[in-house]
Amino acid sequence: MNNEEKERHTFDGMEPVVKSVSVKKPQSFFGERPLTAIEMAPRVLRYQSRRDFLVFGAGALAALAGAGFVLPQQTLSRMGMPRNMDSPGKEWFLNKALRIDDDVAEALYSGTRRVPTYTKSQITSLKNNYNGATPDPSYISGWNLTLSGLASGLSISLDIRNLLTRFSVHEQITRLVCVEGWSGIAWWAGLKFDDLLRAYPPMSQAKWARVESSVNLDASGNPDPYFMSLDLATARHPQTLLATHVNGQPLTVDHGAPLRLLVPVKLGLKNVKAITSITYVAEEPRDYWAERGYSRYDGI
Ligand SMILES: Nc1nc2c(c(=O)[nH]1)N[C@H]1C(S)=C(S)[C@@H](COP(=O)(O)O)O[C@H]1N2
Ligand SMILES: [Mo]
Repeated sequence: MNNEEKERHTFDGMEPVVKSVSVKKPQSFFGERPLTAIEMAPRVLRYQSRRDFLVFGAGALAALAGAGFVLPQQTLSRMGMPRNMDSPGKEWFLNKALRIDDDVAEALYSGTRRVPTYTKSQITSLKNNYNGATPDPSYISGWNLTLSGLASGLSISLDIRNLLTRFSVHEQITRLVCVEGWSGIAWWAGLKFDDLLRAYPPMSQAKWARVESSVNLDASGNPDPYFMSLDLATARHPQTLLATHVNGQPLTVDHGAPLRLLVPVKLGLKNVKAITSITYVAEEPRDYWAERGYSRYDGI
């Protein structure tokens, strides 16, 4: 099944109801990229977004399960729920449900789907969303990016000059969407993650990248490395950049100087600022926010 077909695939033997039509426009640097128009059959119009669709599907299980804990014991027994399900059990169940939602979202992911791009007049301000303290700029002078888990079996270190001279620069104006409910449109430039993967191929078993910022701090200013899991299909997505510039200027410390991940098909929290290492691994690596109860997939 190719990706296009995967996106159209529906559950429970329903007829395919979503049809993608690509509108081709001449591509200019800052012009809108082709958008995907989605047509839906009337009977599925009530599932207006993929999110709603998911909620209706696997998410409904989670909602039911969650609601179960506020229902009277009698009702619970009737529904076949164990008595006095304790808190860890409840958490286990809800995590399991979140995991199902993640897996469904992942199954629907299309590597060819692009997020919308904008024009310069649509650029908005960007918040500095370091969750803890913003790192002191002193880390920048000694900064380099360490790559490991490579096919060569070696670890390599690249400085910003290596990155900017060896790779071509791509630009895009995209929206960064934070899970906290705000978003910002900015003009980003940097190298394609895909180009880095081609230049330094990961070991053959690798399916994931662990993207880390070792200079990240907690709210009290103590070291608190930020690490994030990214599947290699998403790393190879044509809009996934390792950004060096924003709005025509080198990145500031607030926005992740000198190199940050810009993965607009994912929520802001996957867009790691001040990256210091990328490690390719076979198994899904740990993820800072997934460990704190958030989803690990974080697609938008
Ligand atoms: N190293 C690091 N990267 C990070 C974060 C962070 O706390 N530390 N926050 C993430 C979150 S939650 C968001 S929404 C975006 C915000 O990017 P911005 O601060 O450039 O707007 O950065 C992401 N990258
Ligand atoms: Mo965020």
